[in-house]
Amino acid sequence: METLTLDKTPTTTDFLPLNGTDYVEFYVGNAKQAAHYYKTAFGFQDLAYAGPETGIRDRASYVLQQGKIRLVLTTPLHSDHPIADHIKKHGDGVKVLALWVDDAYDAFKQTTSRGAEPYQQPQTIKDEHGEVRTSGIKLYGETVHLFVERKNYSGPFLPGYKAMQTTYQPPVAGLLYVDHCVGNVGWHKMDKWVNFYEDIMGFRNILTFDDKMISTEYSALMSKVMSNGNGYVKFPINEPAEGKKKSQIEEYLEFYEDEGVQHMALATDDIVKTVTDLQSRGVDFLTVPTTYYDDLTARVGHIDEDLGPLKQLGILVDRDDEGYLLQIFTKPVEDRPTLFFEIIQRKGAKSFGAGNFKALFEAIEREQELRGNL
Ligand code: TYF
Ligand code: FE
Repeated sequence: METLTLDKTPTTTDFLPLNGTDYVEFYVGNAKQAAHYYKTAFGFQDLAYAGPETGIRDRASYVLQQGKIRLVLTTPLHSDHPIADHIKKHGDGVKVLALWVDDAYDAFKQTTSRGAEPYQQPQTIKDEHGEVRTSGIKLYGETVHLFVERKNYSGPFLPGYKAMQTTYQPPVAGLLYVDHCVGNVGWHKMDKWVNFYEDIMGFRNILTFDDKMISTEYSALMSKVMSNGNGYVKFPINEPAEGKKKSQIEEYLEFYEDEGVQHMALATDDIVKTVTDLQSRGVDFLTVPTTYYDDLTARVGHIDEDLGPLKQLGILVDRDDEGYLLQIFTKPVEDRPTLFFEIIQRKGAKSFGAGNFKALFEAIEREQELRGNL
């Protein structure tokens, strides 16, 4: 596999400064049970709630937190709610990638003046803890970016939400922050979304994996990593490519019935401990043949971790010129083969595991085959 150099050209002026990912909101069929799953299986903790009990009549939202990661699980309470249409079409999935900004009104102005389609006009929402300003623009499929400005807010999450802590509190699993969120876009739509991130969001394309580099026997795709100015926020984009059989990206597009978020990568600083814990909590991971480990040291050189536990857990390793990374991927977390999670530990490396693509995509294809979708 060819090595790729990261584009580290500094940006001159960042017209859309981002402090990081604020939260990720999922539209789900049953938010109460989804919240239980993310607590039980992934170690998320209760943070806040909005619903009938707090004066919100049409939906229920559970906000969970672990490290800096906040997930919001939202479900509609009636069939005529627009969120019900989203779930009917896509199944459970990511609706909102919320970005933490210092000025949500300016973020809206900067992006819409460059051609972003408005999703939500800038608004100021207040409660006894202060005010939050938000705005939103449309992204691929029905996904959106919300800009959240919370410098004058001290509440648990957003106005309208009440702090919530139930008595059921499974321990955390060591997940710290969102490393990246990947979107799958339609055939030949890569350029459109790369241009969106470059021209409208001020991001840069820091890595490119073309279809020739990453086609395994079947699963062909192209992937480009888009990063914001300070590198805190990274959105890789995948596009299907022609291969011998159906691309994993095509399978996603067929089952999500649209473009959308394919995976979220969550960082840990002790991947062996985190993955051991997640496995014991019932999270299902993809596995690679044990032969993957035969030439691992030859490929990546010395690493701090013992190979035994990595091999036992199925953790993948890759190196770039700045260090190495350890990563592993869950199976899809719903019945449609759509969203999955990546657990990642970076030890200097800023890349995305290109050296693992072959083993990883073959593992994904084995699952595709079991589903009869190859
Ligand atoms: O985010 C990434 O680029 C890596 C690798 O369908 C990856 O996690 C890329 C495409 C894909 C699954 C994983
Ligand atoms: Fe990833």
